[in-house]
Amino acid sequence: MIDLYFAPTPNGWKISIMLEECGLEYALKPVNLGRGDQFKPEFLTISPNNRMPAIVDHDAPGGALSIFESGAILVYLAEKSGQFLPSELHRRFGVLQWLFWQVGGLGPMAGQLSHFVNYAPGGAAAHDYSHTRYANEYDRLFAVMERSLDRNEYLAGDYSIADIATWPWVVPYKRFGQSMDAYPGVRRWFDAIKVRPAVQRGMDVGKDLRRPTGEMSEAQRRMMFGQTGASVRAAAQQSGDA
Ligand SMILES: N[C@@H](CCC(=O)N[C@@H](CS)C(=O)NCC(=O)O)C(=O)O
Repeated sequence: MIDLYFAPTPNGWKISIMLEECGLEYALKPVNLGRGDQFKPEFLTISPNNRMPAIVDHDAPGGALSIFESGAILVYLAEKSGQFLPSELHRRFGVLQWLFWQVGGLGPMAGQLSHFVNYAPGGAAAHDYSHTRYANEYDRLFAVMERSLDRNEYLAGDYSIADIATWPWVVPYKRFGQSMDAYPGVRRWFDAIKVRPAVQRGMDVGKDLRRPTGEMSEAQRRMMFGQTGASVRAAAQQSGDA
């Protein structure tokens, strides 16, 4: 059995969608980010970056295996299930380069854009330079996706973990003020993935855990956005692993 440490956000959905696509059994372990579950010592032993998603596969060869970082988890689940990551060299690296593009590019840029749209004090209008910077990057990355999707059905040819990683960060495009008008290939790809039954099941996971972004309390805001190196060091000292 696989334990999935999860909150209903784009990074969490990557893994709930993948588990549903692969038909792997899993137990949901909700991580309440506003309450600070990600800083609990027992979670930090699984995910030292104090972020979800993370998994523990109790049936891994050689003993229980814990993995943090969504890209590493997707590669692991693809290898475990033999799906969505080809073994042939050229096709495998075709997928891996788009996966790394997502975890190193689209994910962080969209994450920062989300911060300024959803959480920054005073809203995006109070942070014009930063908001514009990330909105432009998000738009640029749509144009990069279009370069592939105007000739390929999926980012790396066949449906793969690159699409599973990328799609959840395209889901909030309207809220992020992004249009698909100039990107017909991205729109076709987005609509094709949206109707996959496993994607719909993955998106429904932990629906009851969702809360509107406007309802974040000051304490939750501090928990999520007030962390520094000093607070991480203090937490490590408290749990005795410094
Ligand atoms: N690079 C990480 C990013 C994960 C991430 O940023 N998770 C966020 C939620 S979307 C989180 O757990 N945040 C908790 C915090 O910032 O304290 C991955 O791809 O897994």
